[in-house]
Amino acid sequence: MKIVVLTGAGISAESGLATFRDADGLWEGHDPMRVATPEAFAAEPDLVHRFYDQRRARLARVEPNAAHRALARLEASVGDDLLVVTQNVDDLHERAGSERVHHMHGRLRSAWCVACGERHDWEETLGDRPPCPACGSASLRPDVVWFGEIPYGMDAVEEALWECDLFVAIGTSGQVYPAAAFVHWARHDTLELNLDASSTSSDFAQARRGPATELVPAWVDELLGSA
Ligand code: BV8
Repeated sequence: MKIVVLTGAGISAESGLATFRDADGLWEGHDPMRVATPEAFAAEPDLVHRFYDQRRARLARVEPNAAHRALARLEASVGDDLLVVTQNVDDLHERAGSERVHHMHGRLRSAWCVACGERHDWEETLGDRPPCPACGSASLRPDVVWFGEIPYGMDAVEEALWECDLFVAIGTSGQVYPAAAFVHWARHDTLELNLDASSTSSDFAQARRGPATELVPAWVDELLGSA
């Protein structure tokens, strides 16, 4: 059975990473949806760098949770039949042991040089304008997809959704496209695992409510017949 799992901020909430809807959705009083834009980066690069430098620093202080680990366990059992497509820019799936993870909105721990186009694994800050390790120019930006930009690897994602027998959405509010449309691109069975109802809950064949650290291990046990 081929499975595509879409994850959102809700799967990392119990690891201590704020979702976009938490804190009435504001960061330092700014709407993240406004900070996460090329326009904001052009107008206020220091503000945007601070937003991502803080989140990158926070990432070093959190750990994967039981939901991330359950998906890694599922991958260990079904191998290439599972693809995790995440909207999250954190690396908790990989730190839990998942290898088949596609970051459609980019990664916090990666810097992209807009001068030479090179990408670099990056753990530190970008606000102090460090030079690009390849070309030396101070043109590094967070390697994340901002609103109005094209998500990464959409052709492969579209094909995987077309091919899959089961599409599962975990911890996402279904408010950001094209991820929110995936349930319509999947042709067969669909399941939503989420704390609250999302904007697309009614489009799923089945929806279960609860925290990811409970729902995801239970679903994986059920799938692997170890329930
Ligand atoms: C694009 C990276 C063209 C940066 C992000 C169609 C209609 C309307 C608008 C559009 C449209 N098409 C495009 C748009 C514009 C825009 C968009 O969708 N705007 C919205 C606001 C209306 N989309 C774009 O600009 C995209 N680009 O469309 O290009 C294109 C399209 C197709 C093919 C080719 C080209 C680019 C969008 C990417 C922006 N970058 N992130 C960063 O992270 O800073 S988006 C960012 O916000 C996240 O990555 C994520 O995608 C989104 C947040 O959503 P969620 O992850 O779902 O998190 P949220 O907080 O909302 O919800 C959490 C959920 O978890 C809740 O439901 C809650 O109940 C649940 N939960 C909480 N705790 C738990 C839990 N569940 C379980 N357990 C828990 N413990």
